[in-house]
Amino acid sequence: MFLDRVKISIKAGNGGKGSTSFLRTKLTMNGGPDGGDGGKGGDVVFVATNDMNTLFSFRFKKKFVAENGEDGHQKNQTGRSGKDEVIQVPVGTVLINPKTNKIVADLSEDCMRFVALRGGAGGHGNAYYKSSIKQAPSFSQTGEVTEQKEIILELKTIADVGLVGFPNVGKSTLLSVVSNANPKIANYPFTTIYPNLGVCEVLGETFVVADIPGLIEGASEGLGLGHYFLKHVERVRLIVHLVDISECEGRSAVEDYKIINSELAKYNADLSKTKQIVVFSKCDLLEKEELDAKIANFTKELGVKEYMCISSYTREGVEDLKKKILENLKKIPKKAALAVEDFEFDKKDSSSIEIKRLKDGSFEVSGGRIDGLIRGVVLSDQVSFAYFQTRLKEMGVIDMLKEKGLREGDTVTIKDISFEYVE
Ligand SMILES: Nc1nc2c(ncn2[C@@H]2O[C@H](COP(=O)(O)OP(=O)(O)OP(=O)(O)O)[C@@H](O)[C@H]2O)c(=O)[nH]1
Ligand SMILES: [Mg+2]
Repeated sequence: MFLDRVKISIKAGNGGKGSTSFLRTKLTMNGGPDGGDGGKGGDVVFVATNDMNTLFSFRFKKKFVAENGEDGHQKNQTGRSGKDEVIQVPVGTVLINPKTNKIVADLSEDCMRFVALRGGAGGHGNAYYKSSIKQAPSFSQTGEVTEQKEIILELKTIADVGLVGFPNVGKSTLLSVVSNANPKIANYPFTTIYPNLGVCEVLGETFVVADIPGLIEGASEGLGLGHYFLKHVERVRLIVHLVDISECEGRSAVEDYKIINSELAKYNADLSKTKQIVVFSKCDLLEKEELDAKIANFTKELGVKEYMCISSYTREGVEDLKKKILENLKKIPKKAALAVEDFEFDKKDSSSIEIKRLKDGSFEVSGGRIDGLIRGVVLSDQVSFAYFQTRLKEMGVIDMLKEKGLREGDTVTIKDISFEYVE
């Protein structure tokens, strides 16, 4: 089975907890705080590889979670960072944000990496909170907790050349004679059910050819398998348009050619600008005069000036075609990587503070800046709570609350902590 679009869920590792501990040795009964910081959580990283050519491996495994950071230790030892979750995808995979349907990364080359999610920061150990006033803080910070996200992987084959044409015109046969690929070939339409890739060698150089199956009239609107595979033509630099000039199936070569071109244009107007080489296939089935007559009719009807004749059976014209393709490719620059939008997933809001007055007259404080602070609060711990209140004052939150009408005795809720305000 060929799988070229899949939605998966990803989650970076949480940060480890900071440690609360005090130095104890034979000589120092009550040493200073020595709780180390928690380790950072692992990132979620995508890496492109030429070793895969479908997204098949994502059919069953759809959830990817990076390791959490380890908690901090005594003696100022920082916890170990969580291992990154490295997800291998075939070259040509595009990552899409399901919320916006926009591309966030285009992994168009082997070994290209994209860090989709960053691991949560580790919490500070109590040693971090030591100051001249607070000699023995008995609290530490918890690690940052990360959220699970969804992302779409879509494979858009990266080939230099796309082989297009009606079903059964001999695309796969041609691919099998010009490249190392070994596709299924049979005398009925839709033999090929997913794009095959092959590497072609000529004059000491190589290029990649993709056999794009399933194009018929209406493909751009979803008929056949065409719509599904047209995306693989989007990125080729050169189209080899195969036309069965023998007309052995009773269709007209002129009509076939028109239909395929109109489907390409309907799918994406830019595809009409991609350079095409017109190649007549199955030339061995016609006598010379008949072949010449059919070609003359074709070129006259369509105004096509450049074309090639081949037979994958007798190999006539095949070497010349390979050379012609190479010659053309040399003149056509590689397509630029796709435009990407800024990835919002790992953008952390560390600055916002929002205050709401609820119906019952109490106040609710939220926002990214507050989330960072709240991680350090152990409710049952007096010292920790006092520290929390001081920080609220320092950050200007109390003043902001007062502006909104906060008075002594009012209730303030921050996440799951509620307390009564006292001057
Ligand atoms: N006589 C002759 N027959 C050919 C030639 N090339 C292909 N064929 C035959 O045409 C039929 C279709 O060939 P395929 O290569 O499977 O065609 P395709 O375009 O890949 O077809 P689909 O995958 O079904 O879209 C097969 O029976 C081939 O043996 C050729 O050059 N000469
Ligand atoms: Mg085929």
